[in-house]
This record gives sequence, structure tokens and C-alpha cells, in this order.
Amino acid sequence: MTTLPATALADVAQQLTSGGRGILAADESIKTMSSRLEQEGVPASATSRRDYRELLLTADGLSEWISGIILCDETFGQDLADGRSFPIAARERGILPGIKVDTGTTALPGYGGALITEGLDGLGGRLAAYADRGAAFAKWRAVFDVHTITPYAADANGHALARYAALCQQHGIVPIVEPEVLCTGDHDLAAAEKATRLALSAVFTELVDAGVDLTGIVLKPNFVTPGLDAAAVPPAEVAAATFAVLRDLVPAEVAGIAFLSGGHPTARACAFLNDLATIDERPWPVTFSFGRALVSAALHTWGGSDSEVAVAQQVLLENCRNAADAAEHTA
Ligand code: 5MM
Repeated sequence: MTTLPATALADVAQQLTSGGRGILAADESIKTMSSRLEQEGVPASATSRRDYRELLLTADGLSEWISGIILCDETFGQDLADGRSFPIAARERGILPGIKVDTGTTALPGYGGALITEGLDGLGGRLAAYADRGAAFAKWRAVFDVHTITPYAADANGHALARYAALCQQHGIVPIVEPEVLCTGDHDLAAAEKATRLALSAVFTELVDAGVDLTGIVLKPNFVTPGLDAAAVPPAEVAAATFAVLRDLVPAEVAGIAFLSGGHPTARACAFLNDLATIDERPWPVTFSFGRALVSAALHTWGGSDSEVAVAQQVLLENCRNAADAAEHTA
């Protein structure tokens, strides 16, 4: 087993979230990635998923804006065209490689649509193997909906996140703890705030009970926003609502916060982050761990065509630069 002193975990967590860089979430499951490729007219296969992820990782200068890249198991075990594995190539490009280790969600029995994230069985062995292959950090995502979240669903998912985080730290891997309250639907800001409070409260209770070292984790939360089908509110209002929740529930020793984009358009997600980063009394660095907000336009531009790789990479870099600019206010 890899053992790292607590200071080394804190160091990696700080590298991921400080200095005006953020995380590229390129860990779509095979099912999600295949469907996104097919929506762009690209036949889905292990090769096309690999080609697309190679396009992302090899964009020239990516490490100026990106501190870490989250990969799924398939990509983690694939090689670039030059024969280097993805985790090795990421490190050589100045980007820390991470691995998504949850195995997805399933219905929580008896809880009317609430979900529980699975993947704890055998996780210790998998983490040891990922660490040996170069993983610096991991990710586990719990998924909540404002209409179905209950205290029990929050506790059950918080418990799983805490067991995952403790195991990661035992294997010298920084856990990204992602409790996502979905922003699909037409709910208002208050509903998102209430659900996010419930989720974060349960998660931090469980993390503390599990003895997780909060200086060696990265929290990946949603911005607190009205649903995507509801009337939008100004970014400053989103930032204020998000900060109010985080200030009350996220201990100051947490190494950093890296937001998911949640399906918000790139410019909106960057505006939320920008306004949040300007709040001076924040005790933690804030940055991004966006998926769609960074990559959707690049995937569309590429469309599976070799001749569009360079243009698609420029589109990706532009989004990464904008997100990093938004996080730049961070100390
Ligand atoms: C990149 O997508 C990640 C994996 O999703 P699936 O397992 O459902 O395919 C996802 O966890 C992602 O890291 C977060 O949701 C943040 O992504 P967005 O697009 O919301 O920024």
C-alpha cells in the first residue's frame, strides 16, 4: 500500500485548487461518453473515446489553466498514439491524473426516486492499483434531486462518500468529494439552497465521523442556482446564495472547493465562479472542476474529424482560460 504523510495529501489538494488553475472532468462513463459522441455523429468505440480524450489532454498549453484531469477506468488504462499511458502523459504535461472510482447510481429502495452511489466493494484494492499506476486523486459523485432528497438519502450517500474518502487517504490518494444537487427542473433558488444544505450537512457529519483529514480533500459541489427551466437570477445572487451555504457547512480546513458546472452554459458557470471568487471572507480557495462547460463546444467542433483537432483544441483552451480567469481572484 502507498502511504503518504498527511502533508503530502494536503499538498496535492492545494495544487489541484490553488494558483488560478482548475480541474478538467473528462471522466464520463462509457455509456455517457458514447451517447455524447453519437450525438455529434461520431460512432462510439473504445478508439473514438480514446481519440477524443487524447485531443483534450494534448491541447498545447493546457497545464497553464488545468491542474488535474479526471479520467474514467477505460481511459486510465489506454495509451496515447505515442504509446504513453494517459496517467503518465498527464504527469509529463504538468497535469495531475485522477480517477473516477464510483460505479454509478442506483435507486435507493423505498425512497421514491432518490439515488445511492455504489462502488465501495473492493475499493481498497482498486485504489492501491490506481495509485501504483500514477493516480494522484480520485472522484466519487453522489447525485441528489431537490424533489427526492431526504435526510436518509443524504446520510446514506454521505456515509458512502466518507468511506470512499477515508480509503483514498489510506492509499495516498486525494479524494474529490462530489455531492451534486442536480439543477435540472424548474425549482427556485430557495429549493436548491435547502437541498444543498441538507446534502452538505450530511456529508461533513459523515466525513468527520469517518476521521477523514479535511486538509487533504477537495470538495466538488454544485453552484446554488434555480433549476435550468426556471427564471435565471443574476450571477451575483447565485454567488451569494452559494457562499451562504458553504460558509455555514464547509469547515475552513478543507483544502479547496472545485465546482461542477451542472449543465449551465460556459459563460454562466464562469460568471458564478468569478463572483464567488471575489468574496473576500472565503476561507478556502475556489476553482472549477467543470466537465460539459469546458468540453462540449470542443467535442462539437471536432466531430470525429482529424482535420478539426487543432481547432477543437483551441476551443477547449479558450474555455479553460476563461474558467481559470474566473478563479484567478483566489489567494
Ligand atoms: C464528466 O462527467 C462526469 C461523469 O458522469 P457519468 O458518470 O454520469 O458519465 C461527472 O461526474 C462530472 O464530473 C460532474 O457531473 C461535473 O460535470 P459537469 O458537466 O456538471 O461540470
